[in-house]
Amino acid sequence: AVQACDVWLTESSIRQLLPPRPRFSHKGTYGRALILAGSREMTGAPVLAASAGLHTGCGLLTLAVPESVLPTVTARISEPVFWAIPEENGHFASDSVGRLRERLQSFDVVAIGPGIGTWPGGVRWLAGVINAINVPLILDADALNLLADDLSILAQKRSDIILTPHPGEMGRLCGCSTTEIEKNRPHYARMLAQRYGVYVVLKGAYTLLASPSGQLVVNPTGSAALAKGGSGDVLTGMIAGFIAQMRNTEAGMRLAVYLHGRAGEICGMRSMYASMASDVVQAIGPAIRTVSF
Ligand code: NPW
Ligand code: AMP
Ligand code: MG
Repeated sequence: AVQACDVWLTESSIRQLLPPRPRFSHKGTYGRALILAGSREMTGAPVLAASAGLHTGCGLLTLAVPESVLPTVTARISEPVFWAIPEENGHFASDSVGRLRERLQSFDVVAIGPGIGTWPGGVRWLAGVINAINVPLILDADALNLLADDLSILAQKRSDIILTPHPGEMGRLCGCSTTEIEKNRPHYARMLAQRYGVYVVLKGAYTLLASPSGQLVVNPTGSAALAKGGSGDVLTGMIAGFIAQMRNTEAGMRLAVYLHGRAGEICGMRSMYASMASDVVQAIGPAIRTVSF
């Protein structure tokens, strides 16, 4: 299946993309990312995504969670700025977007989805956010499950959108089984990207990156050490972190996917079994190091 793809990510191409870190720089140099994540039952996903984003080197990261989740999350990570969002039954309140609109304008990239769950009114909430944002927007996890209910809300987009489905989420988006997606990954990734004019990161071994133009890129890095809950939440934070720094959707996506896989390889060298998503976050620095000289 991978033969149908145009380009493979290589270590030298990733090395060239890595953003410089000049001595005379400050946090404003490296961008502002916003991650909307979490719900009453899933308080780990926001922590993983935010810490991954910060480990990529982004300058300022804001983590927005439903208000009742805030104490749990703040007890586990201190570096982000926190934003408590009005909620209903442990999820973002469906009518909260109006009140968020102005502050949503102050970021270089926004990611939505890790651990947000699905709820009645969630699709309306997501449509409002898509319409309110004019910087690159990453939709992952339950944001994809909400989107699968009504893909037409993508027509409201005002910026680059990056969808990061695993094969199960991809099946929901395409209206077919996981098995069908796995049999023809390049076809489905390209089809979704072109039909809706979005970037698609179809995850799993040899993650595929499809552009709205139809170009397909394959990522060679990765490890079965990543086959554990939370790995995708880490990737979402990394994509947000690199896009914030680079202000370039395609470059940020490529760096994040390649280095996430490399971080998984580093974890796998210690143990293919015992690695957890938080270990993958800790391996982001060493992964960057493997390509930075
Ligand atoms: P199967 O079983 O093979 O048919 P779901 P989720 C498939 C949050 N999390 N190749 C596979 O299907 C997330 O952010 C929170 C083939 C699998 O059973 C989400 O918001 C955590 N198939 C929410 O949980 C940590 C593959 O998809 C099914 C595949 C639900 O996300 C955990 C599962 O997908 C989690 O990240 C592959 N490579 N990959 C926390 N600590 O707060 C996946 N599948 O039903 O969408 O559930 O991915 O766990
Ligand atoms: P999620 O299912 O959303 O938690 O995402 C899982 C992440 O781990 C994705 O980035 C996958 O590409 C990666 N991953 C999971 N299993 C493997 C594997 N066997 N080989 C390479 N990457 C994997
Ligand atoms: Mg996921």
